[in-house]
Amino acid sequence: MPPTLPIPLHNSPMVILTGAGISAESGIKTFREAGGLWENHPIEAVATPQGFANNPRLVWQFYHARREQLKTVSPNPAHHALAQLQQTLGPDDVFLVTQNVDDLHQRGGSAPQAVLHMHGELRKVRCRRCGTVTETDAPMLPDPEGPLPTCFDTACGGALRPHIVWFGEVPFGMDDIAAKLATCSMFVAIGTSGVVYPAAGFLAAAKHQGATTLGFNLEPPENAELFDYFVQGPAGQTLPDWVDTVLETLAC
Ligand code: BJW
Ligand code: ZN
Repeated sequence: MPPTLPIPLHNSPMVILTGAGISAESGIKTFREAGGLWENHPIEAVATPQGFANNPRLVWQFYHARREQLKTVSPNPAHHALAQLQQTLGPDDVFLVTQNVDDLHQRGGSAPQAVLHMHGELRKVRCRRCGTVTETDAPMLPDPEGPLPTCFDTACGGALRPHIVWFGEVPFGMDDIAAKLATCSMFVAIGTSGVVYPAAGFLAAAKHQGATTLGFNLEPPENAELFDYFVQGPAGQTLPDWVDTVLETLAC
């Protein structure tokens, strides 16, 4: 690890933003890379409210397959390293916001309440009629031509949808995120291409208010020029080294 990478100050809040790249080494496909999730799925068909309204079966087939695949993968060293950072410095000082809908941060050791899933969660479903959100590992569409999932409250019977933020919908936790960005002294982005807003704007917001900015990514992302420091490579290999250095330095 180059000695030039920044170390957060004691008792000084940091915002960490993660994207699909942090889960790539666990075997979850990213979105936009070759062979990614959208290579065979038009974005408008599976990641917009209009796509769901037009063809809910196609959308449920897409999410059913991803929910089932999630059961077969495990967190990698990058998830474990962030969990260790949070456990050591405290979740107030290490605000973790993820664009990912998988649960690998939690399974890697981050407390459930210490991870903000701004784009929703794959293991949760929401009733379109009563709004109830349920966490469930039950197969949602085991028979691709079978009945579409309906509310767990049979008296309601409304249609279920994935608890996912699609294009055109407002991400979760924006007020909390804005408050943390306004006061953080360091901003770290890991494994995100920097093309989807509002998340793609967090780097500029943090830098504008004086935070030191640090990026870990396989390839330079769209907004790479805004990073004060950038580490190119697989996060599962690069991130643990930085976290180790931080924890060793702060322990001194
Ligand atoms: C590695 C690695 C390894 C690989 N180690 N790295 C025109 C201009 C500006 C904005 C808009 C516009 N038109 C519309 C908009 C808004 C729109 C938007 O941003 N569109 C752009 C595409 C232009 N955004 C929205 O609609 C959002 N809502 C919104 O803006 O509401 C208005 C509002 C906001 C705030 C307050 C009030 C109102 C909603 C966005 C929802 C995004 N949802 C998705 C789908 C989730 C469902 C699902 O999972 O199926 O979320 S889109 C998809 O992209 C997913 C991801 O979370 C998101 C980001 O992708 P990510 O994580 O960056 O992945 P990739 O694949 O792009 O990149 C992976 C990176 O990892 C690469 O760089 C690799 O190199 C790297 N990598 N292996 C490290 N081992
Ligand atoms: Zn309901």
